[in-house]
Amino acid sequence: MERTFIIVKPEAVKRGLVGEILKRFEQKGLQIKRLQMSTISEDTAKVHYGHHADKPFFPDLLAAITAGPVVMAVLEGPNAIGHVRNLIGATNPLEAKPGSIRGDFAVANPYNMVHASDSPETAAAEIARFFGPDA
Ligand code: FUP
Repeated sequence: MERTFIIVKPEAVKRGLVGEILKRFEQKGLQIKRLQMSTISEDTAKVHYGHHADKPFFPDLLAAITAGPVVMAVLEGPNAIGHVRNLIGATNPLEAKPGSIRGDFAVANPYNMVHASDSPETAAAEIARFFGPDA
Protein backbone atom coordinates (compact mmCIF):
# COMPACT_ATOMS: atom_id res chain seq x y z
CA MET A 1 0.00 0.00 0.00
CA GLU A 2 1.29 3.46 -0.89
CA ARG A 3 0.41 6.94 0.33
CA THR A 4 0.48 10.22 -1.55
CA PHE A 5 -0.36 13.84 -0.86
CA ILE A 6 -2.56 16.24 -2.83
CA ILE A 7 -3.55 19.90 -2.64
CA VAL A 8 -6.77 21.20 -4.19
CA LYS A 9 -5.42 24.66 -5.02
CA PRO A 10 -7.09 28.00 -4.16
CA GLU A 11 -8.46 28.53 -7.69
CA ALA A 12 -10.21 25.15 -7.59
CA VAL A 13 -11.66 25.82 -4.12
CA LYS A 14 -12.93 29.19 -5.35
CA ARG A 15 -14.60 27.52 -8.33
CA GLY A 16 -16.36 24.96 -6.16
CA LEU A 17 -14.42 21.96 -7.47
CA VAL A 18 -13.40 20.37 -4.15
CA GLY A 19 -16.06 17.66 -4.27
CA GLU A 20 -15.51 16.92 -7.97
CA ILE A 21 -11.74 16.55 -7.53
CA LEU A 22 -11.90 14.41 -4.37
CA LYS A 23 -14.60 12.29 -6.03
CA ARG A 24 -12.22 11.37 -8.85
CA PHE A 25 -9.64 10.04 -6.40
CA GLU A 26 -12.28 8.16 -4.43
CA GLN A 27 -13.99 6.64 -7.45
CA LYS A 28 -10.61 5.40 -8.70
CA GLY A 29 -10.42 3.38 -5.47
CA LEU A 30 -8.06 5.46 -3.38
CA GLN A 31 -8.86 6.04 0.27
CA ILE A 32 -8.81 9.46 1.92
CA LYS A 33 -6.74 8.94 5.10
CA ARG A 34 -6.33 12.59 6.14
CA LEU A 35 -8.20 15.74 5.05
CA GLN A 36 -7.88 19.39 6.03
CA MET A 37 -8.72 22.86 4.82
CA SER A 38 -6.17 25.59 5.50
CA THR A 39 -4.34 28.51 3.92
CA ILE A 40 -0.70 28.06 2.90
CA SER A 41 1.65 30.77 4.22
CA GLU A 42 4.18 32.48 1.97
CA ASP A 43 7.05 30.85 3.91
CA THR A 44 5.62 27.35 3.53
CA ALA A 45 4.89 27.98 -0.16
CA LYS A 46 8.54 28.94 -0.70
CA VAL A 47 9.63 25.62 0.81
CA HIS A 48 7.00 23.59 -1.04
CA TYR A 49 7.93 25.09 -4.43
CA GLY A 50 11.62 25.65 -3.58
CA HIS A 51 12.70 23.65 -6.64
CA HIS A 52 11.23 26.46 -8.79
CA ALA A 53 12.77 29.39 -6.85
CA ASP A 54 14.93 30.49 -9.79
CA LYS A 55 12.13 30.35 -12.40
CA PRO A 56 10.50 33.46 -13.83
CA PHE A 57 7.04 32.16 -12.90
CA PHE A 58 7.95 31.67 -9.20
CA PRO A 59 6.29 34.91 -7.91
CA ASP A 60 3.04 34.11 -9.76
CA LEU A 61 3.17 30.51 -8.46
CA LEU A 62 3.56 31.75 -4.87
CA ALA A 63 0.73 34.24 -5.29
CA ALA A 64 -1.58 31.55 -6.71
CA ILE A 65 -0.95 28.92 -4.01
CA THR A 66 -1.36 31.45 -1.15
CA ALA A 67 -4.39 33.24 -2.65
CA GLY A 68 -6.99 31.56 -0.45
CA PRO A 69 -7.93 28.36 1.34
CA VAL A 70 -6.84 24.99 -0.02
CA VAL A 71 -7.93 21.45 0.73
CA MET A 72 -5.14 18.95 1.42
CA ALA A 73 -5.41 15.20 1.62
CA VAL A 74 -3.39 12.07 2.17
CA LEU A 75 -4.58 9.34 -0.21
CA GLU A 76 -3.76 5.66 0.10
CA GLY A 77 -3.92 2.67 -2.24
CA PRO A 78 -1.80 0.41 -4.42
CA ASN A 79 0.50 2.63 -6.52
CA ALA A 80 -1.31 5.71 -5.21
CA ILE A 81 1.42 8.12 -6.40
CA GLY A 82 1.28 6.96 -10.03
CA HIS A 83 -2.52 6.69 -10.12
CA VAL A 84 -2.96 10.21 -8.76
CA ARG A 85 -0.44 11.64 -11.24
CA ASN A 86 -2.40 9.93 -14.05
CA LEU A 87 -5.70 11.30 -12.73
CA ILE A 88 -4.44 14.90 -12.49
CA GLY A 89 -2.76 14.96 -15.94
CA ALA A 90 0.24 16.85 -17.29
CA THR A 91 1.58 19.93 -15.46
CA ASN A 92 0.78 22.22 -18.40
CA PRO A 93 -3.03 22.35 -18.83
CA LEU A 94 -2.56 22.54 -22.60
CA GLU A 95 -0.88 19.14 -22.54
CA ALA A 96 -3.20 17.58 -19.95
CA LYS A 97 -5.56 15.15 -21.68
CA PRO A 98 -9.32 15.67 -21.52
CA GLY A 99 -10.58 13.29 -18.85
CA SER A 100 -7.79 14.27 -16.46
CA ILE A 101 -8.47 16.88 -13.76
CA ARG A 102 -6.17 19.47 -15.31
CA GLY A 103 -7.38 18.53 -18.79
CA ASP A 104 -10.99 19.07 -17.79
CA PHE A 105 -10.79 22.12 -15.53
CA ALA A 106 -7.65 24.17 -16.25
CA VAL A 107 -6.56 26.36 -19.15
CA ALA A 108 -3.22 27.83 -18.07
CA ASN A 109 -0.55 27.73 -15.36
CA PRO A 110 -0.16 28.55 -12.52
CA TYR A 111 -3.88 27.69 -12.21
CA ASN A 112 -3.68 23.94 -12.79
CA MET A 113 -6.12 23.14 -9.96
CA VAL A 114 -4.25 20.44 -8.07
CA HIS A 115 -0.85 19.47 -6.73
CA ALA A 116 0.20 15.87 -6.22
CA SER A 117 3.46 14.32 -4.97
CA ASP A 118 5.60 12.85 -7.74
CA SER A 119 7.72 10.30 -5.81
CA PRO A 120 7.75 8.36 -2.53
CA GLU A 121 10.35 10.81 -1.18
CA THR A 122 8.29 13.93 -1.96
CA ALA A 123 5.12 12.23 -0.69
CA ALA A 124 6.76 11.52 2.68
CA ALA A 125 8.20 15.05 2.93
CA GLU A 126 4.93 16.75 1.93
CA ILE A 127 2.77 14.63 4.27
CA ALA A 128 5.14 15.55 7.12
CA ARG A 129 5.21 19.23 6.09
CA PHE A 130 1.45 19.67 6.02
CA PHE A 131 0.08 17.01 8.40
CA GLY A 132 2.99 16.73 10.82
CA PRO A 133 5.82 14.22 11.34
CA ASP A 134 3.54 11.59 12.88
CA ALA A 135 0.96 11.55 10.06
P1 FUP B 1 3.60 19.33 -10.94
O1 FUP B 1 4.37 18.35 -10.09
O2 FUP B 1 2.86 18.69 -12.09
O3 FUP B 1 2.73 20.28 -10.13
O4 FUP B 1 4.71 20.22 -11.69
P2 FUP B 1 5.89 21.15 -11.18
O5 FUP B 1 6.35 20.78 -9.79
O6 FUP B 1 6.91 21.18 -12.27
O7 FUP B 1 5.24 22.59 -11.12
C1 FUP B 1 4.68 23.12 -9.97
C2 FUP B 1 3.75 24.23 -10.34
O8 FUP B 1 4.45 25.28 -11.00
C3 FUP B 1 2.66 23.82 -11.31
F1 FUP B 1 1.63 23.25 -10.68
C4 FUP B 1 2.31 25.10 -11.99
C5 FUP B 1 3.57 25.92 -11.91
N1 FUP B 1 4.26 26.05 -13.20
C6 FUP B 1 4.09 27.25 -13.88
O9 FUP B 1 3.36 28.13 -13.45
N2 FUP B 1 4.74 27.38 -15.08
C7 FUP B 1 5.54 26.40 -15.59
O10 FUP B 1 6.12 26.61 -16.69
C8 FUP B 1 5.70 25.20 -14.88
C9 FUP B 1 5.05 25.07 -13.68
